[in-house]
Amino acid sequence: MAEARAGRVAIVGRPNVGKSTLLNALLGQKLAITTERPGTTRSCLLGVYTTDDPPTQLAFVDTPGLERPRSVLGRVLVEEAQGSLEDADAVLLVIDASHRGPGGDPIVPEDEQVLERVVAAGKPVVLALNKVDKVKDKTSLLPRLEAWATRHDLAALVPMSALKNKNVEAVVQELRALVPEGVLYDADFLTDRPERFFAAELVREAIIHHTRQEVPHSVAVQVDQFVDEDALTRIVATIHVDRASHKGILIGAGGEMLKSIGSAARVEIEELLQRKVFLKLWVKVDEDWTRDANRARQLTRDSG
Ligand SMILES: Nc1nc2c(ncn2[C@@H]2O[C@H](COP(=O)(O)OP(=O)(O)O)[C@@H](O)[C@H]2O)c(=O)[nH]1
Ligand SMILES: [Mg+2]
Repeated sequence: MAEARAGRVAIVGRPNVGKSTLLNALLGQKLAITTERPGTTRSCLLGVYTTDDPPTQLAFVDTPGLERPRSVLGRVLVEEAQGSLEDADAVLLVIDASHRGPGGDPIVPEDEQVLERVVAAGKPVVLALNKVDKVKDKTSLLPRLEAWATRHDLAALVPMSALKNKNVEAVVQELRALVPEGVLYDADFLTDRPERFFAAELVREAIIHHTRQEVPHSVAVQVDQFVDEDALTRIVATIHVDRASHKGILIGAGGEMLKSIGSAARVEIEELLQRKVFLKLWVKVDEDWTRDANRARQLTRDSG
């Protein structure tokens, strides 16, 4: 029988390349919220993959995007992602196979900048070339793989699709080879976040799906009450926005918008908890919280 191996793996990359989708595909269940908007993931999220065949435990940490930040909130998110690199045994760098560099360069400079931060942390890197389903001409993938392999010292390079669940197993095999012998957690341990964290995230996901432009970036969700009663779980949450106009947008004419957001989130939370949920949402203006580093840390890391 093969030896047991276990280690921590930081999932890093630019915003929107599919890191959170990949975490969910690796775990075979939805843990992280994913949307078509960059900047969705706000805090590091642990998801532990465990298998017996061969005995392997990979403690994945999904991170906010690593990209040169353009705002105080962005800086707080990069600082959060950077922290996860320090504890990692290996790094899973995710890039989007459909992106091109300037002049058709097979390597996008922003991806390379992320790699440089990772290499500076001294960790072995598996590169996941994600979203290959979006690339019509598959032969165009070869030069990209070759360019990465020749320009950088990577432990492995895996073309894959998180959305279509293609080649995700290959990522696990490559990472297994990079982590030490041992076991980290009980076999049924999945995450260290409480249910209320995931409830808050599902409210935020519903808001992102229902609003546009700058509203999603202005929003943070905190759960004020989470009580299991006989027939249902009662959840009261506050949506913090950084300016008054966004409160109006979120509530909507006659409260219709908030009602739609609440019912979409409730369905998802019921699916997660596998029981009936009563969900009450409040909206509060927390003037300029995204521009105040301390408030931004509080509202993104201790959400839930
Ligand atoms: N076509 C395609 N889309 C993907 C794939 N992986 C992720 N996406 C989409 O890319 C967007 C961003 O994904 P997300 O996981 O939130 O990215 P993150 O910001 O890196 O965590 C979402 O709309 C996903 O559905 C993939 O393999 N193929
Ligand atoms: Mg994400």
